Amino acid sequence: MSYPLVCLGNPLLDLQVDVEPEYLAKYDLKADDAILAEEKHLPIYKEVIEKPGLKLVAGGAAQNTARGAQYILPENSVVYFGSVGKDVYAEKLNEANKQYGLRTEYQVVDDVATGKCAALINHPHRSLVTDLAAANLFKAEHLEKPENWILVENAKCFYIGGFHLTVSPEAIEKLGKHAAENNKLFALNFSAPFIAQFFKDPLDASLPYVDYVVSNESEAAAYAESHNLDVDQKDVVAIAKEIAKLPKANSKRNRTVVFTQGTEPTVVVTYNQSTQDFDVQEFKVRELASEKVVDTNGAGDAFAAGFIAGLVQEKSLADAIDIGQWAASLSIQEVGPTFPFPKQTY
Ligand code: 26A
Repeated sequence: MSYPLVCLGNPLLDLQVDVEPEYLAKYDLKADDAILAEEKHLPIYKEVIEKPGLKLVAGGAAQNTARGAQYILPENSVVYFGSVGKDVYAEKLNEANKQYGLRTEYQVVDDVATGKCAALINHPHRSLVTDLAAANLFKAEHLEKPENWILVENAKCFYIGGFHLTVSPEAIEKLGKHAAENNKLFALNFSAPFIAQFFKDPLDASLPYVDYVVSNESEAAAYAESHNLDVDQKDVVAIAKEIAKLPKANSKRNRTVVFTQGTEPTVVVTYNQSTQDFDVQEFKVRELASEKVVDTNGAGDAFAAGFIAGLVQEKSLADAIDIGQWAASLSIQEVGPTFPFPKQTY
């Protein structure tokens, strides 16, 4: 079987619940953020289970994107790699992925729980607190197994959740090298500000392989700050230019940097290696009446899903962005990082 798109990330189950600002304050959490749980955050998981209105939804940023891309693409288009435990949480993830037709090749670990993310919704924001657990144990060797590596060899595009830089930079490098050596498309999401802040070295090591960066304005600012870029942190075009022109392993593809900015226009910058020019474009987002917005958890992943699905289908850059914006607008009308059934078509 050959699947054109291979994704890699941290499979998580989202424990999604509405919270008041006081609850975030109690745990020193920002309204809009994604972090790794520290010791002091662990009581949250027990507390949210008790909260009325709790919803368990399949999450994990790259897994959301993989499901979304499979939602859009023809059957048997997407495979997702990550690591889970042997428990009911993993069963829930399998159920959701099956509904979308997403093939998963999980590394299954004994005696460690499947990872979970407390998705603390405080409209219009969400604060994500993740206990990676089994997701933290993914190893590059899992990809190297012949039955998995054949899926890598048969793929033509790769999408990596930047969150996975905290887990297995080796696996990312392995896929990146393979993509560069075979002139295949390689995309990376910066995922959260803390990746550029605290995982700068593995991020920088992965960037030479990256043809497409998909990210948002707060991650752009965190990148600018951690790399001491001499630009205004709000100037996403200037930041995108800096990233687009970084050295590339595969000189046959130019690098494109896509920064979403919530309801503000999406900025797209491509660096042309032969002319040394930048192509800068902006795309308005789809307007959605505020009463239609259910929650924005997973909006960025849905955008990435539509965008990467467009690239897999070899659409133009502008069309791929538009599919991304369509997918994001569908997902924010649902609870959690999900898409509507029966299926809608673009
Ligand atoms: C390593 N961390 C912190 C994470 C995540 C994560 N996915 C992978 N690794 N923290 C939050 N998420 C996921 O982000 C989605 C929303 O974009 C959540 O599971 C949620 O579904």
